[in-house]
Amino acid sequence: LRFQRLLLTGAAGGLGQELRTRLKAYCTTLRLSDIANLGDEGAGEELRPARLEDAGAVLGLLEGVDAVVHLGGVSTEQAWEPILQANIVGVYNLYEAARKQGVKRVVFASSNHVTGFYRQDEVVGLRDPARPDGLYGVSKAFGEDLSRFYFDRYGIETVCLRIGSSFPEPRNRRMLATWMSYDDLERLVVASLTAPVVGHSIIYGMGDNTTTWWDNTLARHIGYRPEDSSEPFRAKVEAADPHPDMTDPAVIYQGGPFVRTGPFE
Ligand code: 15L
Repeated sequence: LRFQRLLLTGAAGGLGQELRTRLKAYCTTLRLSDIANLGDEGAGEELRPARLEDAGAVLGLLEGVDAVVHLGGVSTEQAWEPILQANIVGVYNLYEAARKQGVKRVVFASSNHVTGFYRQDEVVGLRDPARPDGLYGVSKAFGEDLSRFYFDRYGIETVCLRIGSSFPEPRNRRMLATWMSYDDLERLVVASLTAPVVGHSIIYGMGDNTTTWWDNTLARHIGYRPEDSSEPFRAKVEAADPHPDMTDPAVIYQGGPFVRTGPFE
């Protein structure tokens, strides 16, 4: 066991449920938070429902915590107001709470949608400018910048995971490039929590895929080595969509359908 107490926000979400079972091996106590139902409290768990926009609640959430895995917030393109509350106000509340409670490391679930308006014929590196593909992507870019400020000013370390598509299997052609297995997700999160020095780092969360749009060379210090590839699923995925529309923005840009979602008013 490397940690006394880890906090996992967004623990009721798709990746939160996966990490809930997997992170128990790395800590004595796993504190779990979400606004959605977290079910029953298991051995070694502490259930703490909280709204990220509630600064007081978030301050309490980070009390006595060694490190945070922050998956909480809106995870798709939506209207501005929920994004503002959960992803902008919420991530500010999280870092203020980390500062006040003396928490020294955060693993922040950013997203590939921070760079979703790069084209699928470009390979993006970790120092290339952000090109968010929607308000959701903009909110994740804000989280990346905010966490960089909290490192420069207060020494709170963060690894920003620009997660691609983490599902049991790649579901479409786009995910042949963006897919990351749950085992690789666990490897990535654990490496981000345990690498001795991370400062402020950004890394794409992708598998050992043959087709790639992202270059993680500048994040080698994190020690993440993916083991699972989308390639065994290629034939099945391509057969299900034999003639993609090359003029569709969702086919042209890395963000896929996110680039043409909304506006909502
Ligand atoms: C995301 O940021 C979403 O949270 C997730 O649901 C997927 O859609 C993923 O991106 C993706 O790009 O596939």
